[in-house]
Amino acid sequence: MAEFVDRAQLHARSGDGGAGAVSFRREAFVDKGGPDGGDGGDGGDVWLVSSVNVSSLIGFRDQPFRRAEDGVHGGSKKKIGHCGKDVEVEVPVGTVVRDLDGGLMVDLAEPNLRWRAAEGGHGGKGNARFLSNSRRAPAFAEQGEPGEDFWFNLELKLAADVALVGYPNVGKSSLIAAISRARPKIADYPFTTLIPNLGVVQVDGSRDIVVADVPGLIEGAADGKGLGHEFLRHIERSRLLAFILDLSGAVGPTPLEQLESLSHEVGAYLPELATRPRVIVGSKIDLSIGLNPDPGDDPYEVAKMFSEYYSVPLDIVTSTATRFGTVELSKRLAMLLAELDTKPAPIAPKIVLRPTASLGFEISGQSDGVFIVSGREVERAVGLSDLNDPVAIQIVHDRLDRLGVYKSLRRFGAKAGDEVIIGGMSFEYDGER
Ligand SMILES: Nc1nc2c(ncn2[C@@H]2O[C@H](COP(=O)(O)OP(=O)(O)OP(=O)(O)O)[C@@H](O)[C@H]2O)c(=O)[nH]1
Ligand SMILES: [Mg+2]
Repeated sequence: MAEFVDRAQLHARSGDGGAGAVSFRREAFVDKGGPDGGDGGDGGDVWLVSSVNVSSLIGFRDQPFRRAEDGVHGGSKKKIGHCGKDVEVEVPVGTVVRDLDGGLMVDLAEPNLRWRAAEGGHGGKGNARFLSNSRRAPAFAEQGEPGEDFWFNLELKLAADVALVGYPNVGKSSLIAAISRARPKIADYPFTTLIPNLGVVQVDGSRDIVVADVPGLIEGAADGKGLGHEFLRHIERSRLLAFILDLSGAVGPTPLEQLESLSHEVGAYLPELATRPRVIVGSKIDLSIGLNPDPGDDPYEVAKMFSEYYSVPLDIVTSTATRFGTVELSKRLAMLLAELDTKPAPIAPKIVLRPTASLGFEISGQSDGVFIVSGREVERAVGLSDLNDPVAIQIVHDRLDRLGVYKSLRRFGAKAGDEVIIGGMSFEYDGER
């Protein structure tokens, strides 16, 4: 089985837009024909897509970079450059995407959700687009807009139907091995399971059930003790919690103490987990108070007896040593899930739209008399191929004016003669606009 990695970083880089072309038609007997430079193509986007085909984030540990293709430059004869191809990055269902400051970007909680992590740069317009009555031979074109690039933190929260929750060493992994084909490590010491195991349980007449065996919880887990919240988050999305209480007496706390402490820990981690539907399973019944049930006994009836004995509400009892109650447990889980399937998911997918960087601009002062204007839109406005061309410069100033840059500069206290830097362009403010 592939290594389970549930945290990783991703660097998404969209494609640059292609540049518009500067070109003139060649005609017989005409020195310079009309402008015919075509537009550049848009750069490709980077998309994240939640897929059931991927089960861990390990691919990002090895190689965090995902890059989309650049747009192709425009050509002569109004030839439009091809757009760069998008890249679709598959991530496991349940992947939560955050920026490096921890801000939630998107929660890909369901299969086949798509989220654009980086948008490709727009292609530049060719000089043919700058033709006008007053401008017969524009000798400049727009540059392509650069792509975006971001780092993200990816965090996987397993999306199992049922989470097995219990103290260390109570037999969670043994149970998952008994009811599914999963073969997790089983051993007689606490914290054998260090990463969650998933098993698929098949029950006649119902859909496949995904069960997660979560590393042992202890008192204080919600505060970070033991393996702490690192694994509690894998419980969040499960519609059903199976609390496994050890009845062998070898664990230390009594079954009731185990139940109280588990309830407390999951509730302290996330209050809504306190009301999540649950099944309470008594494990290792073969080791319990010397009373080994007959294979023919009804595990629910036996559970009632033990419930009274331990003063704890057990739904069912099991033994993975004798297999007592394990088939019935699978059926019970399937039945409860069939009921829950008719209800809305406990945690709905959240999509937070990243504020687009292209809206608005920022002005910062570098030193006296120097103003730096930054932002996608303004940088695009000055992205013309020839900034010595007087017509091109006129167009740039008109664009900046329309974006409100001069108005803001005035408000910022810019005076005639001050220097303004935008992208690769620097010019003297004339104080008038
Ligand atoms: N007799 C008996 N032993 C069991 C039963 N279930 C589990 N065990 C034993 O209990 C020990 C712990 O079992 P695991 O399945 O590894 O327990 P766990 O809850 O996954 O433990 P951690 O991963 O360490 O939290 C192993 O030695 C198992 O063989 C049972 O029903 N009867
Ligand atoms: Mg285990």
